[in-house]
Amino acid sequence: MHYVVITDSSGLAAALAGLAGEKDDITVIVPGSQPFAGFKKALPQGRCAMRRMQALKKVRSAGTERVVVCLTRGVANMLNKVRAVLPSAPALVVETGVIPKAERQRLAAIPDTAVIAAAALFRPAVMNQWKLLELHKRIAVMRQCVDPDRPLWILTQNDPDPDAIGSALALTRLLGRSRRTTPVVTLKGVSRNENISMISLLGIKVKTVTAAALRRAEQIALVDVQPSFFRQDIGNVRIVIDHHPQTEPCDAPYVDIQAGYGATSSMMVEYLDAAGFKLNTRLATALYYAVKTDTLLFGRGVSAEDFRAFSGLWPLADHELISRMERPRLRSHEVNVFIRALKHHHVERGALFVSLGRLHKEDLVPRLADFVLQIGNAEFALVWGNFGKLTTFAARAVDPRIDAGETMRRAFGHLGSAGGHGEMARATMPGKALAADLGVRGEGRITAEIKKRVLRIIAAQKRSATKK
Ligand SMILES: [Mn+2]
Repeated sequence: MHYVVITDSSGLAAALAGLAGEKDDITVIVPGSQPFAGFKKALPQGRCAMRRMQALKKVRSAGTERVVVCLTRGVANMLNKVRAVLPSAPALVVETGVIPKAERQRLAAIPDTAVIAAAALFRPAVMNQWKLLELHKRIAVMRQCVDPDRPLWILTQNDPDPDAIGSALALTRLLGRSRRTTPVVTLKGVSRNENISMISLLGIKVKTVTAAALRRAEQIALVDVQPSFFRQDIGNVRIVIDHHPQTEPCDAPYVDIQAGYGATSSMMVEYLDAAGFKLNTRLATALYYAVKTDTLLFGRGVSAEDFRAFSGLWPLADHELISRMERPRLRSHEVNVFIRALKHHHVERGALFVSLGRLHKEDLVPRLADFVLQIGNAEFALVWGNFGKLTTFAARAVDPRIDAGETMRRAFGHLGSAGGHGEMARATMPGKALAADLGVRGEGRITAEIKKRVLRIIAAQKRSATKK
């Protein structure tokens, strides 16, 4: 490619020449009689020729030219001169000041020409640098919040998902810690089949600990969850990194909550990148799987940052391993729960309700919630089941007027932990407390009361969304 750069700005000459590739030839044409000296210093030696205006007439089109024009005045006139020798070469006008309206109209009439503001050329790179500088500062603060010589427990939500697990691995790396002094812990084990297969395929240890042990832990970091989720004292929390909407203040020394992100792992990828870490296959695979599953392959709650993290991880991840993680198996008693849900769901005003009764595994509740949303035209699904003494709800919403997280908080927030995103949310509470709160006994009547309460909240959300 041959770049013809016409500019009267020695300050911008280097930036404009930088629009050419490393193997391209560049001819810089300086109108008027400005000395070349100021230009020469800034431009790449060897493949860059300096010329006066007369040279433009001698340019012979080889069909590989691109023209860049950056002038303080007379841009349209210049382009007309360019068109006389290079009738169809694509031309880019880099605007530094304000081009008068009349001149803009003349430019619009010249074919194969685009106008771009100089600021727009620099903006992406500059924004990236601002962000890196900010992240460097944050990482320094984060590192000061933990004692490197004492154990640090990384606590995830109950039944951690790939995002929690990926984020925990990333934090261990970011803090330069070993697996031995930085165990990943949970209060309630890992039960979903996909998560179990992720952990075993990547050789990750997630340790189940008691609440009492947690309170005695020297230092704790929370990833993909906030202290308010636990509804109990969880001891010395030093770091909180999460992407769930913040519902209660959080007073840990280091808090980074970005509700705009589709996954905490996307935040962790930015941290690792800013800290200059190269990701190994294991960590990249964990983070890739995390971003993919937490955003349901970008079907919900996804930001430009998630896309950037995802595309950066894609070439590094082990895709064969991921397809093995993605094929969870159903055991026969689990198949029966699916059949039960298909047989016994109720639909009312576009909302689908399924009570699963007693369960061997709590993870079936969210899986069924994803599954039943495929039935009919449901815009909202609420699935619940009893596991031990607890009742767990999973809500899914496809109607943008319905906020599943808000619905769970309003319906059950006073009974236990409840919350989540607009599209997906959960709530867990003692079964006894739920029955007492609803004021009825027996599965049928409890179901009826739950439906009534949730439908009332959804109806109010739809009304206020329609008003807006
Ligand atoms: Mn997450």
